[in-house]
Amino acid sequence: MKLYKTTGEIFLEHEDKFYLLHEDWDKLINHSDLYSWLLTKTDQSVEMDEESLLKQKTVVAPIGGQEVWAAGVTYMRSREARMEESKDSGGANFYDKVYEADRPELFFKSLPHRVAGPGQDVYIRKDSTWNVPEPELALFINKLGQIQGYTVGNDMSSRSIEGENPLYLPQAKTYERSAALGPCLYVPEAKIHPEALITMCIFRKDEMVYKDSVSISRMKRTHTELAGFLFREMDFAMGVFLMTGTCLVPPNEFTLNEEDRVDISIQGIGHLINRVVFNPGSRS
Ligand code: DO4
Ligand code: MG
Repeated sequence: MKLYKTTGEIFLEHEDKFYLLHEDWDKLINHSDLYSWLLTKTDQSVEMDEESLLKQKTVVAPIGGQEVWAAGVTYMRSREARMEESKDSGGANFYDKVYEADRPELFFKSLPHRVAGPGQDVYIRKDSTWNVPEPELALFINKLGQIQGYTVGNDMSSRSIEGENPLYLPQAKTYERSAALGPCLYVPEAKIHPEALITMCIFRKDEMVYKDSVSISRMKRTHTELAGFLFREMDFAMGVFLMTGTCLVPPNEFTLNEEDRVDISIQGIGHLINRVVFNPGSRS
């Protein structure tokens, strides 16, 4: 099942039918068995045709009051790329160590108001010379610490700032519109397919300048392990989104330009497409 948050009501998609839900987003997604709860809604709700629904409303990021957190260096590709970008700073060793350690890297990524939804702009920093999108499976974990859904995430990153000194990580990772989520909250009956593919395409004008895919099965850690560490000493009254780390990093000579278009898709969930621009309000 898929839940779409819009500028109006919530839409539920199930078996090619759409239903309109008049619910509070944060309350709805925190039901302890969300799939079964949503199934009851398909009996009670008005069935609508997709075209008239999507014409009336704009789909926004599937987030309400939740914080967004992220895991790092969970795939070999991320470890390699980060060791490379930080070799001159002497920080490369930290990435190697965290890849092997029991404790994962977890960092705060964003408050909800900084998150871009499908079709919205993501920003690159004016004080950064090397910028990339990071395509990531994002978990929705409810207030009880249970993984209830999934969405597509983009953990926009400055490689020049992080590469200069790992202590600059919060500036490399957290700024206006550095996170994107969407297009929906995917709520499967069981877990997401373990071999689901993540694909990222980057378009410059009409040309595709990057494309690659990797299966989520290549991740070194499990989803429950990441969620467990996040909930060790923190409560999330409205649940939380947790990006699970990037599995795709464009070659070192690549940096994003203004007006690039990033299309990230995950099998079973859908496409998250965003245009890249500088923040019009930047003071850099
Ligand atoms: O270690 C820094 C961040 C790592 C990250 O964002 C990732 O691996 O996706
Ligand atoms: Mg990342």
